[in-house]
Amino acid sequence: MTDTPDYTPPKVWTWNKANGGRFANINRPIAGPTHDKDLPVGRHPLQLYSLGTPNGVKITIMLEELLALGHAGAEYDAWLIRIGEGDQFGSGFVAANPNSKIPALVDRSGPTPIRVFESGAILVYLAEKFGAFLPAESAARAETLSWLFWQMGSAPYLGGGFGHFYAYAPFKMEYPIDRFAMEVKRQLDVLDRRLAENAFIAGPDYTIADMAIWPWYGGLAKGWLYGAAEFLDVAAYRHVQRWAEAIGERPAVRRGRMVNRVQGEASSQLHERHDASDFETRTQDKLKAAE
Ligand SMILES: N[C@@H](CCC(=O)N[C@@H](CS)C(=O)NCC(=O)O)C(=O)O
Repeated sequence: MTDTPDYTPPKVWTWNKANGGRFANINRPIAGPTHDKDLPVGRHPLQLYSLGTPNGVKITIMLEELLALGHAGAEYDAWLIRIGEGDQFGSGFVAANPNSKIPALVDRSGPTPIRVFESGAILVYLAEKFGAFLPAESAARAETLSWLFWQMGSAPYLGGGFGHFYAYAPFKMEYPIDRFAMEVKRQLDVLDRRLAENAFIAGPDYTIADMAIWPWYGGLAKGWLYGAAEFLDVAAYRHVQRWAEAIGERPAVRRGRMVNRVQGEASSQLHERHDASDFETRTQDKLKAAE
C-alpha cells in the first residue's frame, strides 16, 4: 500500500458537493426531478431516451438487430439525454425512470404508453415483444437470463468500482484500484472460460446476454474503456477477444454504437436517430469529409 489512510468518517455523513471526482456535478444523495421538462415524442412506436454509454448502447444494438431481422415495429426515435448536463433530472425523464439514469424506453404502440427502465428490463421487454434473441426453450432461456443478470450485477464493479477509481477519482488510491482490478480480472476470466466452449455467452446463439455484456466487457477487451487495456492485460483473455471482435463486426452493432454517441470521431456520432436513413446521411458526411 502506498497511500496513507487518513480519513475518519464523521458520525453522520453530509453532502460535500466539492469532492473533486469526475461527475461530482451530477451526483446527489436525493432522488426526484430538479426541474420541469417534458420529454420530446417522435413518430415511431418506440421512444428511447438515452446516451451512447455502455448501458445505452445495449438498447440501440438490440433495436438495430430487431430492425435487421425485419421487425418494422421496432422503429424508434432515439433522443439524447446529456447526463453531464443533468437532463436525467428533468420531470419528464424522471416520470420515465424514477431512478434518473439512462436508458429509458417508452413504448407508445398500444393505447397506453408503457415505460421501461433498467437496461436489462428493456432488453427482456423487447425480446419478449418481438420474440427474438431470448430463446423460448426453458434451459436456453434460463441460461440467457442468468448471464443477463450476471451482467447487471457485475458491471457496477467494473464501471462504478474499477473505472471510477482508476480513471475518474480525483487522485489514485491503491486500495480500491487493487480491489476492483482483482474483481474485474476475475470477471474477465469467468467470461473467457465460458467463451472457450461456446460461440456466444448463452450457448450457440447470439442473445440479449451478448448485447448486455459486449458493450462493457467487449469494450474493455477492445481497449475502449478507462485506458486500462494494458493495466488489466486484456489481450490475455483470448476467447473474450475472439467474441468481442465477432460481435463488433455485426452491422447492427456498428449502427447501434453510433446512436446517441457524443464522443470519438464526429463521423461515428449520431446524436439522435429518427430514421434508418440517418445512418446513411452520416456515411455520406464521412465520405465527403474524406474527399
Ligand atoms: N442499472 C442501470 C444503470 C444505468 C446507469 O448507470 N446509467 C448511467 C449512464 S451509463 C447514468 O444515467 N448516469 C447518470 C447519473 O448517475 O446521474 C441500467 O443498466 O440501466
